[in-house]
Amino acid sequence: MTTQYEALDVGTLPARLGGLDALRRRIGPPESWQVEEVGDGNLNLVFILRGADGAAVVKQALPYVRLVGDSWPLPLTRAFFEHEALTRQAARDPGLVPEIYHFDRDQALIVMEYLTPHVILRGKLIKGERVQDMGAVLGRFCARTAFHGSDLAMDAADKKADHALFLGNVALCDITEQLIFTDPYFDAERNHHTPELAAVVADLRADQAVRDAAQAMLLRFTAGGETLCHGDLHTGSVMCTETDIKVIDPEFGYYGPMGFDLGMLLANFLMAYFSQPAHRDDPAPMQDWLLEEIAACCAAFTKEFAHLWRTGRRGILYPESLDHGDLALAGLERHIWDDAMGFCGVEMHRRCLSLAHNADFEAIADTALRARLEARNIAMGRELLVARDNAADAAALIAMARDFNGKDIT
Ligand code: SR1
Ligand code: MG
Repeated sequence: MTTQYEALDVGTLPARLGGLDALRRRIGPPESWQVEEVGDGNLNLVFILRGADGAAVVKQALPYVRLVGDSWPLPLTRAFFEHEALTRQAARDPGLVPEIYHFDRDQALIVMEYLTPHVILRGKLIKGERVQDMGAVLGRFCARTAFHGSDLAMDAADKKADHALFLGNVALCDITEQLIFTDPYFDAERNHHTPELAAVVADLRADQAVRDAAQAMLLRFTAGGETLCHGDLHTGSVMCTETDIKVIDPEFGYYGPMGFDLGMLLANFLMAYFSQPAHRDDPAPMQDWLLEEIAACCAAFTKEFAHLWRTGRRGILYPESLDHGDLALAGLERHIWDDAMGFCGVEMHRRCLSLAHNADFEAIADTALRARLEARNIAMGRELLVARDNAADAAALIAMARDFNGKDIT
């Protein structure tokens, strides 16, 4: 039986969810619950429930984009896709995503583990706090989810059915298609940028090669249904302590290129890197650490992907019967890396030029300084789009970042 969707609020939540066994068992009777709404993302409601025996999180989709308001409707089905993606990720990289306690499709809500004392990774990086094995854990997550969701590992019929299922996540893909690949490259209404960047932005938008390269990446995004991607793997989709890492929020989940999540993640590490000079007097130690973690992330991806290639190929791709060796693996890894670098470039652009910026740069009050740092980031993003061969591997990517970090572009 369906029940009419209704957004939760702090006052109504205990009465509406108090009957759930999954919650009562874990956190105690609803009379004891303290409820707080803590959602600070762009889309959803997020509540923390604290009871006599524990705590839990309730995430509920709103029928519109929270950042913009009800003028931008957004289907509630994204909660369904998030739940589906979370269950697959939990199987593909156990322990890396929050445990799910309950899902209600009609109410578009997921009740899940309260991660504590975890905080959002982006905030930690802005504060200059390090997280043990950040790069390695997240690089491995990208490799495991890329491999296990693909035709390298899945039964072909299962993969096609799953691909078909996730094709329904149209509206969330539409956000990515517009905000990441298209809006940054023209004067779209919902764009904004730091005023002192005007000349840099005009120059970028006038560059036909950049626009063409971004659309070529959009073609990879729309047509490259290789695996189930997280779809929005930035440092705001990671929660951590100093020693524990969890990946959250896969509501943008869809079948796309194996390099998509890796590229988005690397872009966000790079933006943490470029923004450091605004956040501390001596940025060098944190910047060096971020580049080391980028190297660790890429190394972990490559190592884990190679391990899975050697031990876990049960799908239709590169079957054992054709006796594929390391050359074929190297070719596939090159294909993934090339995509990752292109996606990295567009993500670096959209966070400075399109609707949804990131706190790494947005929290810099001195707009002249912000523009100088964003300009380095935009210039490197451009290089990744139009001269991707200059970042042929992780070492070259890191050298490129150091080079752009020393430039004065505005
Ligand atoms: C309108 S949604 C804007 C952004 O927020 C999400 O976290 C995704 O990154 C999306 O692009
Ligand atoms: Mg999110």
